[in-house]
Amino acid sequence: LSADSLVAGALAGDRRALGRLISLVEDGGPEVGPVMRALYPHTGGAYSLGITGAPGAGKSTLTERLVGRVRADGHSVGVLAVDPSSPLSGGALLGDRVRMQSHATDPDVFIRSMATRGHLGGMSLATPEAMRVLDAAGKDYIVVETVGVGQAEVKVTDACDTTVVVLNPGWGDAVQAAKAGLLEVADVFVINKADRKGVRAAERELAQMLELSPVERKPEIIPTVATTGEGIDALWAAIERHRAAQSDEDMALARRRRIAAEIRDIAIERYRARLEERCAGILDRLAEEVEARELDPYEAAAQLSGATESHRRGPR
Ligand SMILES: Nc1nc2c(ncn2[C@@H]2O[C@H](COP(=O)(O)OP(=O)(O)OP(=O)(O)O)[C@@H](O)[C@H]2O)c(=O)[nH]1
Ligand SMILES: [Mg+2]
Repeated sequence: LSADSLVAGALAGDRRALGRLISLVEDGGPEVGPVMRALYPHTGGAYSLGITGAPGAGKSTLTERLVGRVRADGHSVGVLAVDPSSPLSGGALLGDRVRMQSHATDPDVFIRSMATRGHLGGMSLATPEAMRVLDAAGKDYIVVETVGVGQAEVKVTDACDTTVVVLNPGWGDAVQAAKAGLLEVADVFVINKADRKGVRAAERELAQMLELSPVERKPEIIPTVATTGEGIDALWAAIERHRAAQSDEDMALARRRRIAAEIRDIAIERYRARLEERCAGILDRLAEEVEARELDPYEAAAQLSGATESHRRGPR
């Protein structure tokens, strides 16, 4: 199937075409550019939610509940379960699929696990591109679940309109979240597994961490029990409040900031690819010269950049 017919299929709501397009984005091949060009005019209608937190915090269970909440309002939803550490989609996140089984037959729910595969830009590029695919296909909401452990993952959820950071009762989670840079991106905090002891301790620790962090806004903290659905309505209300609290200009500004980051990432990846493809031979020679103390690494880097530039200009 050609990229064109996949795009046409996805726009018409064909699930197979949707799945194939997301695979194409994961692979990050040369078709991604033309596909994005075709999809882009159809995007901009979806509201995106990021769900992040430590492994096992209950993100998938919460996501399933939120999907139920969104569906109860009659909206369509796409879910991306992103595993940045896995080179394989599907397998590693099979648990998520099983967990979200209750929506498996709903045509207005599209659930997909994602991994980086070949995409040079990694998850931080592949995820917004997959979100565009779902957006263009007319999904009202897009939920992105990702484990919040490193910079790349944090970047993924920060690319969403509302980011929910999931903690658990007791001490320790908020410190970990702070270390992972999650406090800065949180629009709403959830203390999930609130059927366990230590909700108050978690809240106190979170308040302390927030006081130490440079964050000025004070996100709401919502206790939930994802397994029973307790607190989900309160969480949804908090998400809606966060959405409503942003003016159109705020939202446009935030989206522009993310788009700027994306454009920069694409440009950096292109540059990196060019550097690696075309300058491999030159790099070996430069390394020899630097090792022989004929050049220093900075001069060598300048020559390498120069070579990339002239490669780009010249037809060769
Ligand atoms: N007691 C209790 N258990 C919960 C709750 N929410 C989720 N769990 C359980 O916690 C375990 C992990 O839940 P998941 O939803 O898979 O957590 P996750 O954050 O998606 O996990 P990863 O994607 O592997 O990082 C499962 O056994 C859930 O049934 C809750 O509110 N209370
Ligand atoms: Mg999960």
